[in-house]
Amino acid sequence: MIKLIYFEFNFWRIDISKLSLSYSEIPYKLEKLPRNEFFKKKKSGFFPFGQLPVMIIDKKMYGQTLAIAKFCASKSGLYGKNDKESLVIDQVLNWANDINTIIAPSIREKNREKQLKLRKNFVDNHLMIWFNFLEKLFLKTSKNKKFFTDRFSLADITAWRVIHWFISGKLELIDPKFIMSFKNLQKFYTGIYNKKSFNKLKEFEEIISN
Ligand SMILES: N[C@@H](CCC(=O)N[C@@H](CS)C(=O)NCC(=O)O)C(=O)O
Repeated sequence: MIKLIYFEFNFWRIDISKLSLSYSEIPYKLEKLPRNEFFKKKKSGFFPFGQLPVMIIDKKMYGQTLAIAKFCASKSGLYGKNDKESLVIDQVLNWANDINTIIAPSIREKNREKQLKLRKNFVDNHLMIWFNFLEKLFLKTSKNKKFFTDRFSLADITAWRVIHWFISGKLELIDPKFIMSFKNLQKFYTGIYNKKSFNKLKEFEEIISN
C-alpha cells in the first residue's frame, strides 16, 4: 500500500500523485499532517528533505514531488511509455516546479507590503512568460491538441492542476482572465476539466470545490 503524507490542504505537489493513483484505481492512504506536527517531526529529522510531500512504501520514506509523482504515474500507466513521452512529461513537471519556485517568495512573505511587491513583480515579469512556455510546449508536442503526449498522462494532470491554481482567483493580483491570452491552454484546460473518466474522481471533486 502506498502512503502519502502532506499538509491538510490541497496543493498540486500532492494532488498530481493522488489523481494519478485514483485514475487507475490504485489504492493509497493519505495522511494529512497538521502544521505543528509537521514542524515537530521536521525538527527531529524525520523527513528526507525536511519538506512535504513524502511517500512511504514498504516502511521506507521517499521525498521530492516530482520523484513521487513519476512513481505514482508509472504505477498508474500515466508516465511515458517510451523515453520521448517521458521527456515531454518531465518538462511539464519541471515547468510546474519552476513556476512554483518563482511565485513562492510572494506566498511565504509575511510582511504585507513586501508580499504585494513580490507578487506584482511576479505578475509583471514572470506570469505571462511562463505560461507562454507551457503553451509553446503544448503546441509543439501535442498533435491532437487534447493531451501533451496525445494520450492522457501525468503531463495533462500536472498542467491542468497548476493552471487550475493560477486561475482560481485565490492568488492575489492574478486576474484569472490572464488565461484568455493563451487560447490553446484554455481549451486544453476545459478539455481535461470535462474529461469524464477524470472529473468523476473524488480527488477531482475535492480540488474544484475548494
Ligand atoms: N523540493 C521539494 C519542495 C517541497 C516544498 O516546497 N514543500 C513545502 C510545502 S508545498 C514544505 O514542505 N514547506 C514547509 C517547510 O519547508 O518547512 C519538492 O519538490 O517536493
